[in-house]
Amino acid sequence: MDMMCLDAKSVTERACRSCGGSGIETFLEFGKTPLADRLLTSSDIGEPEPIFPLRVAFCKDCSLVQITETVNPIVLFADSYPYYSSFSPALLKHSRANALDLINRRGLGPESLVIELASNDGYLLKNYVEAGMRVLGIDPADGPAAAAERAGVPTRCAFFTRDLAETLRAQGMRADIIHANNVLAHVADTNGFVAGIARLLKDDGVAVIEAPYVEPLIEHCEFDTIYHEHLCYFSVTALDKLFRRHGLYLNEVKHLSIHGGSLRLYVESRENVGATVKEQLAHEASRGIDAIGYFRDFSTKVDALKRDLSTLLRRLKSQGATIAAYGAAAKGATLINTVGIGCDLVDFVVDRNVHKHNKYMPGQRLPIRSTEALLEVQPDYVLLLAWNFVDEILDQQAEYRARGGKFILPVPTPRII
Ligand code: JHZ
Ligand code: ZN
Repeated sequence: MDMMCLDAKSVTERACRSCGGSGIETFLEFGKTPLADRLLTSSDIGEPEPIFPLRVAFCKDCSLVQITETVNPIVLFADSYPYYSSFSPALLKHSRANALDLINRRGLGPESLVIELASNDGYLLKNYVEAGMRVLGIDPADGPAAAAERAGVPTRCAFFTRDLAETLRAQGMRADIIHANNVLAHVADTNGFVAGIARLLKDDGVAVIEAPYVEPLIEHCEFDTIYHEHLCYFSVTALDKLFRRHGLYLNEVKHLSIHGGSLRLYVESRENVGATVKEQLAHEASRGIDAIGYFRDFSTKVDALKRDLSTLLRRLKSQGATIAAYGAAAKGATLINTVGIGCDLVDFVVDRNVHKHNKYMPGQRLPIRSTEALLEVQPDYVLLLAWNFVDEILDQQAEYRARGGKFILPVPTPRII
């Protein structure tokens, strides 16, 4: 990675984020888009917004899919970061099951130390606190970190780096478990982050890492999960190489349905590669996910989806329908800004996260309201921007639907339900 000056808002990478190779080839281009989680306040309206190139590339040397622009992480995460994990009951359930499984499988007790990188509001570590274990959360976003402290989860408000790992190790900390959920793809210094994990893990410890998987992204056309926070889009092939570079081994992998299809990776300092990893590597080789050919027609599929969604919304609107949207998600920002869904089509967006209310979506500046607005206004259609939580949200909105309201799912192909 190029050295990033702290004042610079972004840099364009010329080499692979993982292996440093120069053979990176762009296969998808969105032009310049605003930052997906940078919600606007009413005083920002009328002001221009920072926009950055968003283009996706494949590394021919290590197979890593990545975006080429690195936005300064302080701009992205440190200030007013609006994402709070605990607003999704499904995510809380998923996280609790993960903690209980590890406590059980690894025989953790009161002496065990569990560290989470990007611990957000303590949504996961609180389960270990409840079970009487020692925990440390590390997260650079001050709002969520303060919420974690209030929930009884000791949290250090900082970016996790190789240096921080050294400091903690020098203070005698070595972790039995290191969690890192939905953060590996967000880190500009990919190698430094993994090296830090290697330093902080006990010899017999395990890093349990979750990251969205590139295969469903491509297969289900989940192009909206591409935004500046997500620097990498991982395959097991690319991950295996990344960990090995730091003396770590990807020994087990599980598929998860969360966030449109994710991987849970079990990474240790001892090599003990199980069948799940071997099968996944073979699968990726047979599907060609380790080569650029697999990604070449993605851009055409994305264009078709964008066109179909735009046509559908415009047709409904021309028939006199009213349309709102559900979920002021980061992915929603990519969707509305790349498809061009503005106030002419969608009246407002609703979200359960109170920190997002009375703000505006980046770029298209759709106002964000509480979910009650759906029953107050009863729009004819609701575009589901948080489609990854479709079951949960349809259940909650039974009343809106019983009154005749309909949802529009944008991916994998736009459809009304
Ligand atoms: P959600 C987030 O992306 C943040 P986003 C981050 N960029 C990341 O890496 C990915 O996750 C993996 C709301 N909601 O979680 C909450 C309801 O209102 O899919 C959120 O604002 N009611 C770090 O932002 C949004 O929808 C509900 O019932 O794309 C969902 O955003 C539920 C379940 C959610 O991810
Ligand atoms: Zn590479």
